[in-house]
Amino acid sequence: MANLQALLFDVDGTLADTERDGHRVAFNMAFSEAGLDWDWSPELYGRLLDVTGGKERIRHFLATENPPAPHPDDTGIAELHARKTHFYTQMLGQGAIPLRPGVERLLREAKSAGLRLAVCTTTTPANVEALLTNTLGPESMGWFEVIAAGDIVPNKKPAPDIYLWAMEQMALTPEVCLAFEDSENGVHSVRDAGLKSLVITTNGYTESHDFTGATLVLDQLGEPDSPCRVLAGDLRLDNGYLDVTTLGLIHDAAWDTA
Ligand code: XBP
Ligand code: MG
Repeated sequence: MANLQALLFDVDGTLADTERDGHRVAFNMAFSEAGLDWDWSPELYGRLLDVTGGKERIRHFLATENPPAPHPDDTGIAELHARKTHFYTQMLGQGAIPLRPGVERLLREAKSAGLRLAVCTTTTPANVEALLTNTLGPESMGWFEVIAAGDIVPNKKPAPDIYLWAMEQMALTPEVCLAFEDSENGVHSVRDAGLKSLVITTNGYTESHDFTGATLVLDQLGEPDSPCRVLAGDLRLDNGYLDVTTLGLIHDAAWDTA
């Protein structure tokens, strides 16, 4: 068994609760600006989240929900999506979406402990930059050795491609990596990339997902004054939050037993 060397982070739903009050709202702003009579309610958006990637999600909407015409072609979808990215990054610039509890604490601890960090996400690179710089400051982009995002790989999650790409860039094997995700698509992506240590933090859209294959499922990473709940996994967190020491134990256990 190899020691833990790197933490790989999903973004949407994991670093921050971005979907309902961020991405969804930005999609609707782009639809409205384009004169489309489409409105993605929180409930409809929950269904559409089955498909990762914004352009892919619009295509899935057209194929399954039969919305009012006109129906844009791929070029039109790309243009709509570019405007959605504009509105979304603008919202982040206004501080609309904070990081989830425990995220900043754990990132700083991990950096101090010499763990290598990467982002592995389906979202557009500009969205990652906007989230990190507006919550942790511009220098935080440099905390991550690799930011693997968006169309950099042809197949988005649940495909393993984004994790495989990041590990290749960092010359790492799955045995030394631990991933953080929030969704069932994320579990498939991580496990099919060969990783065995995986921490899930659930959110409103994903709490009923099947997280079989995850090492630990929490409601959040926790803070000293805001303890997390262990939803699945063989672990007691006496201090109420996940720290780097515990990550090492989780990692060892995952590779011992899996
Ligand atoms: C995230 C996504 C993304 C965002 C939108 O999935 O599915 O599509 O909803 O991003 P994951 P873009 O957290 O599993 O990576 O619109 O920029 O594609
Ligand atoms: Mg996610």
